[in-house]
Amino acid sequence: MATKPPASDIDESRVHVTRPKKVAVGIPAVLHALQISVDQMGVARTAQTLLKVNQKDGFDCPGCAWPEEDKRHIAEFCENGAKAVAEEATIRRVPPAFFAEHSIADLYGHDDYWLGQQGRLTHPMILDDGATHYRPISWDDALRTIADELSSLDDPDQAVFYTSGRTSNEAAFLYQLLVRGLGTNNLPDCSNMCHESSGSALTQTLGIGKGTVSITDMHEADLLIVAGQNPGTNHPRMLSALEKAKERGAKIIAVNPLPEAGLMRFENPQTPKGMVLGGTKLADQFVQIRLGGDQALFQAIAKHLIEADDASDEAEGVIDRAFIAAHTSGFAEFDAFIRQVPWSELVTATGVSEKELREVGESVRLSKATIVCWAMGLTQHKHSVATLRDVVNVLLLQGNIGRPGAGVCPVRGHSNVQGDRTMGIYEKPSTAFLDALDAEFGFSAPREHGYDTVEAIRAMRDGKVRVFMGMGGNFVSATPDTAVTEAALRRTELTVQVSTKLNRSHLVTGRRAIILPTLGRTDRDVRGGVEQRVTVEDSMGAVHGSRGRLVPPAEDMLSEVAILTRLSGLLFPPDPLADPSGQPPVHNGNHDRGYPERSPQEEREPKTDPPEAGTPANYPRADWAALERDYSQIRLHIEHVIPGFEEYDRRIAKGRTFYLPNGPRDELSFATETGKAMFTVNDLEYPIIPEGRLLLQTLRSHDQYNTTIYGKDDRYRGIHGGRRVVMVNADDIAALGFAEDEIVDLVSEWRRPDGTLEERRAEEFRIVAYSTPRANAAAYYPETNVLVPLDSTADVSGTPTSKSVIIRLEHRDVA
Ligand SMILES: Nc1nc2c(c(=O)[nH]1)N[C@H]1C(S)=C(S)[C@@H](COP(=O)(O)OP(=O)(O)OC[C@H]3O[C@@H](n4cnc5c(=O)[nH]c(N)nc54)[C@H](O)[C@@H]3O)O[C@H]1N2
Ligand SMILES: Nc1nc2c(c(=O)[nH]1)N[C@H]1C(S)=C(S)[C@@H](COP(=O)(O)OP(=O)(O)OC[C@H]3O[C@@H](n4cnc5c(=O)[nH]c(N)nc54)[C@H](O)[C@@H]3O)O[C@H]1N2
Ligand SMILES: [Mo]
Repeated sequence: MATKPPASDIDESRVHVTRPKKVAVGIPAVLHALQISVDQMGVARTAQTLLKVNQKDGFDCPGCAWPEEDKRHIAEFCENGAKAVAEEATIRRVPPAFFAEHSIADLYGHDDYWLGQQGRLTHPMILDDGATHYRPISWDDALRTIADELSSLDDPDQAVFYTSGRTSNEAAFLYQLLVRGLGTNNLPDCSNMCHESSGSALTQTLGIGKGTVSITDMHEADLLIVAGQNPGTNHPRMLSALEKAKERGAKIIAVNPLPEAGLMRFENPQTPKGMVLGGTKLADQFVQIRLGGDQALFQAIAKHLIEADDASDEAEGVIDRAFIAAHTSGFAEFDAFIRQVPWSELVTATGVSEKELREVGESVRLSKATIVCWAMGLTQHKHSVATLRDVVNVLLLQGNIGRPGAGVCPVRGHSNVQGDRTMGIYEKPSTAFLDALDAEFGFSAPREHGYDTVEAIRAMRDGKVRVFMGMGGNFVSATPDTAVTEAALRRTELTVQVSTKLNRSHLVTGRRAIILPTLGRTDRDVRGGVEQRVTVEDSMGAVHGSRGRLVPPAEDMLSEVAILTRLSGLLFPPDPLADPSGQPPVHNGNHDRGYPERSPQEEREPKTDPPEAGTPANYPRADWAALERDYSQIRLHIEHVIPGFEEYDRRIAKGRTFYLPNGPRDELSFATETGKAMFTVNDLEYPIIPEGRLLLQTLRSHDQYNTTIYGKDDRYRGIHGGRRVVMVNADDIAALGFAEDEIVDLVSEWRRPDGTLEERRAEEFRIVAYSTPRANAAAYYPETNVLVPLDSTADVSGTPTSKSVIIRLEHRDVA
């Protein structure tokens, strides 16, 4: 069987470049996916696995958060979903012997591709203080070590608990409960780096931090604007929805600095037309916008609509005044503001002519139902929240919220990142959520906000954090400012990673480190003798079950749920009143904080009210072992705490899906400050690029899943065999005195608010001439994270500005 992992790292000297593709998917995509799957799993397991992806009795694809179509095909997956599945369902293993053979230093020297390709983790491992190698440890000892370290903290805020977005609803719910049970809201997550800007803008203006469209709306739209997103690579199943909309006469506008293949033309491998006839042309208009020019584009659309409304006669006005009067606030201020924004500035900011901007405006004017879809191209800029507020403004002008075929569609990344937030993975939880949690579990959760991702790094850097725990993800590689983040993590006492695969976060550790291997979506999860299912929420607020079918990588592996129930059991005894030892529980080190200790006698006294926050008896009560044996018991708790989950178990039975309530979509109700959808006034911002410099966006290649590198190619962009490339406009290459194919250093220049200039360097990148606006460049993440300054974050949302890094190119041969 061809399942040997690569013996060496990517050889970057072998990069070659071909013409970028104009068509996405088609037969090459299917073949590529099958090749990777067979390499990782062999033929039989490939067939068994891929047929279960996104089926009603199967598992949810761990690839992305795009929803399933109501009518499913036999093979409801895409090339990159298949790659995500293969990556997890691989039969390659990283057993204890692997760690005996490789020291941490040796492993650290390998690239992310090599690390990820070694296979699935199988056994809990510990790195002792001063050790060079991880050694195996039993589950009990590993969990006890973690509980002891947590219990010894002077203050629960000395611990940080990160979550990546693959964690199921059940595990996420238990995780936040454990963290709040300890007494902190330090729950940073990958969302902080991803769609936080969307959440911030939408919560303020529409009263819900999620999208307002369903998959049916996608099909029924008249106009779809896809801005700052590369669905051909990152959400390939979305192309089917775009195709369907197109067949019903919808228009599609792609807004992107790069002409991404998937947006241009699509060959659907699941229809005869796609396979034989060369597919569907998707985008009717491609707006090649400057990086960070989107706020200006949406202001231009609004300006065009308002001007067109002035010019139209009263009866058939462009602007939906009835909707505005009934459902919105702030229109007058917005109207006055937009009128005075000069067209010339909108042209400068977008790099797009007034004529073309007005063409987009005309398409919007003529559309009866408009959806705006976006992803990281709109969320990872300094002014992202303002940009997204202007997206909402445009939609409100024509009443495009809460009507069929219309609305906002932030396309989420990780397959359950939205569900994790619904379950309370959030550093700024609402009081309503905490009140319900308190009532359900008889304790008092902390009210003070916790650290987000960037704040967590700062706190670690400043020595304020002693324990870091990651529930999935790859914190070291995903976060900005790699050197700073690495140093920050190394200052902690203990780092704990719950992971399926080996990654760099296992190699950059606190004084001690623990790896807890865990089951993934594809693995069969038997607890208490019963096969368990978990649930997830997709990008459109639909919740459904997911059940893995594959034999787990090793015998005594634990699911995320089991890890959390056992750890909770150590920290919070199930029923202290019945505890025969009469020992006070080991839980959150409050003893060290000078809170009055309770005697075992007092401990037994019946309690009527939940205890005060910060008192020793203050921890959640639950029958942890029962929750581990039967996940539907966890769902019952969720049902009691979170609105919209009534009859949870029944509504996910037999592969069913249910939609969570969505005020704007369901009933035009808006939980905002004014009780209405809010127009907002946002001063126009766009990046100013100094002379001789480039603005760099850091993005994904076709062969990666965030920090997991599947392969060496970015097929649609025509870049093969390597990743250390920087895509630059051919005219800039010449004007700046460089040559195509030249190997250069990328140096980022960041001016701190106090005026000091900081530089960061990423070495040895190959220049590739590419179609991108002048002064705009692109390179892959995570290699370029060293260039992103920790303090360069989006206003309001705090998201690192990964799509907006000022750099200069530097020749390497000068010395
Ligand atoms: N196969 C695969 N699937 C994935 C992932 C993966 O890594 N691999 N990651 C998952 C995750 S977590 C996420 S968040 C999503 C990410 O999905 P995307 O957001 O599509 O991912 P990126 O590669 O960051 O691409 C950003 C896109 O926005 C464009 N862009 C950049 N800056 C701007 C700008 O200022 N304005 C405009 N209009 N466009 C801009 C870029 O050219 C690019 O097309 O995908 C999810 N799905
Ligand atoms: N420069 C730059 N930086 C970025 C971005 C960018 O566009 N540019 N994008 C940002 C975005 S959008 C995101 S979402 C973050 C992603 O940040 P993360 O979510 O932290 O990173 P991933 O690479 O998705 O995490 C991969 C690891 O998750 C573990 N894993 C996979 N499945 C499971 C599972 O089921 N359970 C558990 N416990 N572990 C699992 C595996 O061990 C794997 O190594 O990166 C952000 N960073
Ligand atoms: Mo993401």
